[in-house]
Amino acid sequence: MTFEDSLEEVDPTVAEAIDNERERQESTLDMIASENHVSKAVLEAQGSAMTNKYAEGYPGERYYGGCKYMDEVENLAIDRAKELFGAEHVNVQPHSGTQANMGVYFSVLDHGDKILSLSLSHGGHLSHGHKVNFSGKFYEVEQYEVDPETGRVDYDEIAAHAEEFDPDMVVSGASAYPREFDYARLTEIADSVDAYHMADIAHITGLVAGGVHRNPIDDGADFVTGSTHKTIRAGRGGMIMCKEEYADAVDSAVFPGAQGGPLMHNVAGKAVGFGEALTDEFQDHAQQIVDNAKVLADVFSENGLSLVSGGTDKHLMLVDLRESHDDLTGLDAEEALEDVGVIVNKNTVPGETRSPQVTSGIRVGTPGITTRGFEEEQIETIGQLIVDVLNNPADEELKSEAAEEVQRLCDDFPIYA
Ligand code: DSN
Repeated sequence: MTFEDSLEEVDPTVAEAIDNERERQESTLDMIASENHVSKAVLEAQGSAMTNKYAEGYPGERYYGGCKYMDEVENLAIDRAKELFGAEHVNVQPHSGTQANMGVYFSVLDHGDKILSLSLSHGGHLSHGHKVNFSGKFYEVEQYEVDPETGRVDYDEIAAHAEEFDPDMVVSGASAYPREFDYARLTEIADSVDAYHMADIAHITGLVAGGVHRNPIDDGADFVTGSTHKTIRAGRGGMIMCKEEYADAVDSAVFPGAQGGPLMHNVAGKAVGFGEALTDEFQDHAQQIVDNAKVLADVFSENGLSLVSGGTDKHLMLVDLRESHDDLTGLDAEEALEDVGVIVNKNTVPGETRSPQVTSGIRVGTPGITTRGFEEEQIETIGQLIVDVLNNPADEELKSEAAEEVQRLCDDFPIYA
């Protein structure tokens, strides 16, 4: 075995697992709202020699020699992100969305400071202050919830909560909330109690970049964080955008505060993905993600499925199975759909009584299938197929026909042709 041998020669077990995963992705429909498929160009950048290099510090101010091309790529990622989002300052080094949130908290909050955010079981995120996460251990956290009747956040209630709790930071953003946030109102609420407003757009980075979702930067958020692999296809990672006045605090909170060397192969992927997102084609794609989600939500609603908040404004919807399928848990639904090649995730719903490992809902998203090229016609087909499987999870004949239909769709719409 030599240093130049291929992966297959050096480690056939890992090579086979990677091939199997590639084949699994090709032969199933990824409808997990937080997943997507990156272009070959992004894959190439992420699997490149950039992985070998330490580049602690920032462009022009590194702690290592040999960083000429690191600077070039990181500056490209930063400049493209600034152009995409209209941000004053961008940090592309966070390894993930959670690391991005950590960077913001560390930049302006002290241990014990107060955060007001959306509860995880109502669509929020672990890193918004859940007690099992660092954010819930380091800070004093109170959370808002969605209105049980409307399934939407109630801004008057958040304003009253902020008045009473007096937070240092108000967090907007979610991982399972199907509606657009009113960022301007949340900035106003944060300002009214002299708090920062951090908008976590991890799920909708691509929708904001594509101009089909409001940009919290335009609505006054002090900090905007995101991941780079969901609706934007820039490979796995995180990013922070902020007003110039917080630039130094954010940069030093990320490095050396929370991280060591940036993952420069991922930064290269971000540069490529942001470049792709600057094209007209991506703007159309972002619109198609939302159009597809609306069609899917309509198919579900017309067939008696209950959706939290009654529908969606973006790339995902949350099916609450309790009304239509009382005996079918989220886990049952996830497994029945996986049997036919449709991959979703079980998800808690507001007012959940089952455990997070079982749940009463599923979260369904359109980014991955939109990348494959699905439009309204295919969405109608897949929507009806999902309804049929949920209505007949034990009908093996129906599921076998559904699996064949999924295969046909996968063959007709390959990820990598
Ligand atoms: N785990 C991601 C999601 O699925 O929404 C959020 O980090």
